Amino acid sequence: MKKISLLMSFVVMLSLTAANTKLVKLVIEYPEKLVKGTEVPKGIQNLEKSRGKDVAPALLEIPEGCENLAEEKEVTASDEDPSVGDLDYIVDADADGNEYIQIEEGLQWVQINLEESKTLYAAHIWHYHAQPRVYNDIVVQISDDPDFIKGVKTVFNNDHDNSSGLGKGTDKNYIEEFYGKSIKIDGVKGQYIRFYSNGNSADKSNHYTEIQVFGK
Ligand SMILES: [Ca+2]
Ligand SMILES: [Ca+2]
Repeated sequence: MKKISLLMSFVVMLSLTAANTKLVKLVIEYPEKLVKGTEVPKGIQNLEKSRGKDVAPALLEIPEGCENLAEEKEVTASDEDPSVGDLDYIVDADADGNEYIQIEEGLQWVQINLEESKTLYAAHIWHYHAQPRVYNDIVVQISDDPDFIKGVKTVFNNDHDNSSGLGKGTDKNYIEEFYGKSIKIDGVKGQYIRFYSNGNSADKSNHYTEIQVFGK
């Protein structure tokens, strides 16, 4: 009997905790819009539905009290020597489209070290928004292992044919724009977050303007 009532109070406590988590809109500071025309890449499979001209994306809801944990943190990459820009541009909390990095062709990644294991609820990313493009095979993973061998959780994957070898994803392709892209994360814990891409609809290179990671 005592065991059952203990269990009951544990269940009540759990549901109270869930109910008490206040959700707030994830408000993103958008950079200046650089694209003037409306040209969009042709022949992209599994493309996200267009919202129509100048319609802002819906804001994600995340628990109150989250902050951008990526700001000024250490960035590493599969290509440590970008041909354009500096890896630090990615975490300077500024999505100015004139300041981006370019790293090697093919499947490449950049990774942010959050310094300790954090619970993450969203990531927001701009690859390159001076031209409407689609980046290929975007995969986002979280782990406590800097080498991403053990305990890897995938939170976004639009590699529909598993050409990356990281597994087949069901997320949609999307066109880069100054709004960037919000990725919902369901409270996944980890110290490192890694972002893959494999070229884009305009060229084979990989670019990053800004990544923000929200959690606590
Ligand atoms: Ca692919
Ligand atoms: Ca930046």
